[in-house]
Amino acid sequence: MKILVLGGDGFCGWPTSLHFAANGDDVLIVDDLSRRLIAEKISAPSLTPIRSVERRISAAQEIGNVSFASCDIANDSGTFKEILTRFKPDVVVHFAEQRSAPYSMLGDAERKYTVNNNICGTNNLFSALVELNQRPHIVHLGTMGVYGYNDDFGEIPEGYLDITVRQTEKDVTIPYPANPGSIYHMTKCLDHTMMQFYAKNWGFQITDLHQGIVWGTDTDITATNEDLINRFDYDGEYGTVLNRLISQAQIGHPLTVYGTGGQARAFIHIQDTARCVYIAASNPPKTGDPVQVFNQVAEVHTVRDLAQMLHDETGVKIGYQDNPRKEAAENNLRVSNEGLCSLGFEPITLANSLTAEIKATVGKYADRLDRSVIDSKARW
Ligand code: USQ
Repeated sequence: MKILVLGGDGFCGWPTSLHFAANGDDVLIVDDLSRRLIAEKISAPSLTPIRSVERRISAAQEIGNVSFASCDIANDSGTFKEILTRFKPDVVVHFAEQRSAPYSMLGDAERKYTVNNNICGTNNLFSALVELNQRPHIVHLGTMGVYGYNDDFGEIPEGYLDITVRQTEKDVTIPYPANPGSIYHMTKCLDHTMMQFYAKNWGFQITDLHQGIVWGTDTDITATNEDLINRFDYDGEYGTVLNRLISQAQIGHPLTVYGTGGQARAFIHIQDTARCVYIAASNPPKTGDPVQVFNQVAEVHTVRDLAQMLHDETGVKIGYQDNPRKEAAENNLRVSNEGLCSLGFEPITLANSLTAEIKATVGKYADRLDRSVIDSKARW
């Protein structure tokens, strides 16, 4: 199949692109390299020395058929339409969004950038496909954060809730109520609404993957060649919690637990991100169906439990901090991941040995780690 990966140079996009290529698909990565530029702007480069996109692509060509086109899909519809016309994808995997909640809450410029980039990018994708009369299967990277993180409605189902309307006593299925906790998460809720409309009006086949917090660095493919190495973020804006805590434990930095650490969240390993996107791409909904939603998660933990586990293993103390975010101090979370599991997903869980990969990465590049970017600057 011909797979267009929007945002294929990023933390999730890069290993996913390689996974498709290794399985024999033709992969075209489209990226504006904005993640690299933001890293420069906030002086928080990847801990791992990721290679230039040119060097990455030339190494990737030893794995399979991978090429690259530079394009900002949110602002350059002309170039993007030319790419679509030339490539005619069977599947578009859409990662091309600003993905940090704290970054999206830094200030006016970051709020506007996140909304403009994410919402216009998604709309431009669909609008261009309508104009060109192309109907590839769209696989969009959403987030668990669209649901909020609570068990008010029981176990979180995959996108839709079966309810009885009190006024009419009718049983209906409704999209799960959106409950974002940041501007970034809000854009994913808006994307979902947009996609429901494009599916209903123009018959697009769309899968929205509500992914949990990704941890890990490498996949079986990125680990084979230093030129394929994946990025690793540990800074206060782009580092995700488990990667941050593991890297902090490695260098003896007090573990930055916000508030009580009672926040329960869903987690997934980066290797599973690539595998799940591949499974989703191979299993489109039927034309005319509403957006298909899969919860792309492996397991649920509280931040406190993760920190305690690392403290027990390394002796590094837990440094509780006032929570810079507006979120529930403690929450219960139960999540269904039935859809992907029924299609063959066998989740990697956080067995102790699996954190070894991150420890090795941090150990190897510890001299590149800048302690001054560990604390988050965003407050909300
Ligand atoms: N947290 C800490 N200490 C830290 C960093 C975070 O206690 O040093 C806490 C946060 O307060 C939060 C939880 O850990 O309660 C998760 O924070 P995070 O930064 O790992 O995750 P989040 O901001 O929610 O965003 C990340 C990705 C985003 C993705 C989302 C999935 O950046 O792209 O959509 O995880 S989810 O969280 O399931 O919505």
